[in-house]
Amino acid sequence: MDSKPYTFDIKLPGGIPDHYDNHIERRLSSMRGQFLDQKAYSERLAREDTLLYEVYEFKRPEIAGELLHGISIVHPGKVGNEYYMTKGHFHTVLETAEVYYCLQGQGYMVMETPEGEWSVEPLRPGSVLYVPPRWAHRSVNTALDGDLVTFFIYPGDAGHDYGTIESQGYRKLVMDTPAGASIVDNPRW
Ligand code: S6P
Ligand code: ZN
Repeated sequence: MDSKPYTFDIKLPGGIPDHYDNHIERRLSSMRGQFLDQKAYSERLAREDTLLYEVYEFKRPEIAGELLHGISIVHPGKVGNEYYMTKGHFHTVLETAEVYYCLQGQGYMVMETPEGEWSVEPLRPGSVLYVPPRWAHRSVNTALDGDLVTFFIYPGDAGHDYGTIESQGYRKLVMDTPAGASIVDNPRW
């Protein structure tokens, strides 16, 4: 692979880079079992397979020493009272970290470790979030009127473990309540 230095521009507002290698779209159908309100999920899916978030990636070798990077865009909306969010994952190599830089929008990163610690950190334009090794991470868009745009960077050999989150979810959820966006215990955990 070409190992020459390169630059790219991220167009704001919007967040779509002026070039990229992969464009991933994640729709409602790929989030089965993740939203708390299963009835709202099924009813929505019967109507449309909504686009929840998109990722623009730069292709680099998935090996130690490389840094994988790209843009994540979570669209605004809710399923029931739960905001649109990413699937979330542990890194397969658990001892690998990640950095997120929030470019646009408003939301949270919901995180937890296999040992049961949890943390929910706010994301707003200019926020830099360090996700330490061992912490699963999921971004949540709490603004109902715009995208949550983040730039991410993580080790090339990290890999993604989606299965653990798919099977048991996160300990904490971010819900729209009369008091605003609130962090609540996941009753199914
Ligand atoms: C990868 C990094 C992000 C996410 C993206 C989508 O380690 O954390 O690129 O892949 O935000 O989330 P997910 O959970 O569907 O991969
Ligand atoms: Zn990650």
